[in-house]
Amino acid sequence: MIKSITLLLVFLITAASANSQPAPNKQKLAAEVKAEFLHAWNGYKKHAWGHDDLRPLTKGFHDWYAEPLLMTPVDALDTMILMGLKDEADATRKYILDNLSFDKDIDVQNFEITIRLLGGLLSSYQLTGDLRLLALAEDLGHRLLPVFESPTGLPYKFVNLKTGKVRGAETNPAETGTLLIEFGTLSKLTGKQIFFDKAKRALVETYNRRSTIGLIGTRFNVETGKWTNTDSHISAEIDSYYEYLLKSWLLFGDRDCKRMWLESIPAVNKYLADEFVREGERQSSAELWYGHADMNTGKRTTTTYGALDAFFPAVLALSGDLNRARRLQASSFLMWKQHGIEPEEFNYRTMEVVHAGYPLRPEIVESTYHLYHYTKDPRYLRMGATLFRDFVTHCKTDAGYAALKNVITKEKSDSMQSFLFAETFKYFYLLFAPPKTLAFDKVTFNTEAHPVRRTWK
Ligand code: DMJ
Repeated sequence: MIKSITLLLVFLITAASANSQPAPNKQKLAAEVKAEFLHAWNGYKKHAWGHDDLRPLTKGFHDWYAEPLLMTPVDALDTMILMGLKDEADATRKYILDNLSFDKDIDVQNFEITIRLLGGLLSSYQLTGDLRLLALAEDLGHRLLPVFESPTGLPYKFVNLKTGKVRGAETNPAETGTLLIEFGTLSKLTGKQIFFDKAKRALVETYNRRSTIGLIGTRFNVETGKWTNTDSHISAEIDSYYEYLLKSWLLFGDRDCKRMWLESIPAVNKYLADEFVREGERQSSAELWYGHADMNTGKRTTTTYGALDAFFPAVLALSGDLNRARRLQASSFLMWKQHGIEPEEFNYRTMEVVHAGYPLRPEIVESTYHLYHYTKDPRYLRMGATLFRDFVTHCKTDAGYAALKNVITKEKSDSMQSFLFAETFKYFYLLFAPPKTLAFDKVTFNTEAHPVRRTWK
């Protein structure tokens, strides 16, 4: 009896002191994020200007294809605008308009080009009103359209921007189902319905291939429509398919997307969610994770979760499921704290790292921002401050920011992907900046964190 009263008191005092910790200084943190953004941006400008990405260790550049498509400037532009970096944003916009052309004989990956370039051009157009950005987006949209010409309507993976030749019949739900925010917005802004229809069909065709228990797999073939890998999860190759079911409903008020979301999420919560009490922990502290299961049987395949999966608390929060969102966010943070930065893949049962890389991913920050927006709980500001400090400590280099090869040893790798600017810095900044910086309830973030506003009826 005395022992349990003592334990209860210890618990109450610990909980009270955790809650009474002062909230971090948002203004100071927002200024720090902006300074770090500029540090990375200046590194890109100095060593990689005109190319896709900076190589932050060797101080060179990396282009995705034989010719650059200005991935970093296009991805970074709306973040600069939101940060109030007007001169930088104006110069970058001018550079993009003077130099970016899609008339190139290169095979590009439809999904990556859509979320980074089409999404970036559309949001920057909406933030600036510069019609030339919309014209670039429309030109790109037309060049990408051939991907949808498969027997199933599911898009091929690659398309040649000049010839329209497609290839890559084996693809995945993230690539077939993460197009409607961008193509749909392009339709609404240009009045050309075809973009919306093609991307919506791809989303519906993906959904139509769910199993009898309501799950989808990791890979399928756009010509046969058959699954080639039936592992189901919320991680790489599936993740943003779920995000776009929900967000396409919210952005376009699309009833089919609403139905598909509402019919999909129960299966995810039934078969992929994994709730358990860790040995030695209290019954009341059951953890919530999302692992892998076979799409046909629902049988658990692996108990892994990772940096990409950490987007899901944001989606749960947006859908109104704050309870699961909070609990899953606590799990993501637990994963982060094991090594002071998160791995690409983690076995949440054994707490072991499965894939040790960290390519500067934003998802855990995105979820922290969403949870803070909905709850105003200062714990998410403190969480964000910890994430930011760790991120700077482990990833900053003298030329910018570097991915980690290994989160345990903290060995760096020579890569700085453009989503660092589009997403990681943007979500850090929005978490700490005054809410008026961006009207959260009026925008939908595409999966690359480009905010799109519904300006149509
Ligand atoms: C981004 O390109 C997008 O967020 C995508 O949905 C997943 N991968 C990266 C960031 O981790």
